[in-house]
Amino acid sequence: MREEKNPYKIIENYTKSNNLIYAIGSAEPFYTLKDILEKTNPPFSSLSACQRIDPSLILPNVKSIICIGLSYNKKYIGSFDNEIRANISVGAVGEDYHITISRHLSNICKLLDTDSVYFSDTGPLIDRAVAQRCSLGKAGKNFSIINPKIGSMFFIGYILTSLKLKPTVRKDDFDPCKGCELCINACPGGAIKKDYLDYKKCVSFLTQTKQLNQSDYKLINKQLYGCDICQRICPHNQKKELLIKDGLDEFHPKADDILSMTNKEFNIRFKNTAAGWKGKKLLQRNAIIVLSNIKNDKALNILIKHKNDKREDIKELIEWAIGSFDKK
Ligand code: B12
Repeated sequence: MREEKNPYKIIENYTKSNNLIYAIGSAEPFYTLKDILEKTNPPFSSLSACQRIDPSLILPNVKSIICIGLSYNKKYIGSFDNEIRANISVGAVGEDYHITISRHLSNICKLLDTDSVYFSDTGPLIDRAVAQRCSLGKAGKNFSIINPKIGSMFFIGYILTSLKLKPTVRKDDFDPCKGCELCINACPGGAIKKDYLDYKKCVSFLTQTKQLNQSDYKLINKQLYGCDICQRICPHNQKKELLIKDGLDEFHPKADDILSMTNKEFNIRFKNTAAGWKGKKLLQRNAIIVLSNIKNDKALNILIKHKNDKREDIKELIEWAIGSFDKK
């Protein structure tokens, strides 16, 4: 077989030269997931459990799945100033992974030149189940897929292809967590249960959902978008971070800047990042919650500066936040 026509070599060479991990799996339906999806009814999808478990409903002649992982394990190690700053999950800093992964998957599909469709995050299937089926890693207690080499801080993308490929075989002795429960104990909302993620208590979810109770505000703490706590503490992610010295405003935006942001500024700063998908107002709401959690004079002054916001709901939240300083 000529090298450029050998699908294994194509996938291997492409992923290696683009710092991606990959693995291959079969494309039978994920039958065992049906019950769990019906019971847990996970958010952000209107599809039925049946539609989320069967690759052949997406590509009728599907034979194999090629799964890739894009690491986002980076850490800001530059200096801080005296401004009031919030945190963005490191995976949402920089180009939106949906864009990056889709570009890679599209390139691989072009090179393979066969019937295929690709997805990352927004596809019908359960990406973590796909990654496990393909032996890209195993689920940890925090439910993230952990790869023995790069840890869990990677995004997942996959290609459904009509090519019949040999599944990746890995030794099955990788037991990622053993007796470790660091993530369970570190989760601020206690969201990590034995068999399921209580997503309504997951800080990542809280920063993305429109409906919040005041009891959720404390859990959000200083998060503007997403949450890395259950992965940051995981031993598999230690000493593998890409250490970043620049970009303080990207990793830790100033709360005042977020509240002052025009639509144009939002588009420039966030539209092409994973933190932008729910719009400007959601980030501004989170910035107000962060300020209410910080409770110092500087935070109070920023809230007072913005108290005449023209949007009724934002104005009300700012008033509540200012009032909450009396109860500290
Ligand atoms: C909705 C969603 C969320 C929701 C809810 C998550 C949930 N588990 O319910 C919220 C907003 C909370 C969220 C948060 C995060 N998410 Co999210 N999320 C999704 C999304 C879009 C759907 C997930 C879903 O419906 N899950 C349903 C539950 C039931 O399954 P699961 O936990 O995903 O997978 C498990 C089951 O399939 C189980 N399983 C498989 N077979 C069987 C069979 C049986 C019988 C049983 C019991 C279980 C079982 O094993 C899997 C691994 O644990 C996926 C993308 C996708 N389309 O899949 C991304 C995805 C899971 N998220 C991802 C990421 C990165 C995150 C965050 C880290 C983001 C952040 N920094 O803030 C956090 C992590 C929170 C956590 N600890 O899980 C990545 C995970 C990558 C990885 N290496 O694991 C994904 C895959 C996106 C991607 N393409 O990269 N997310």
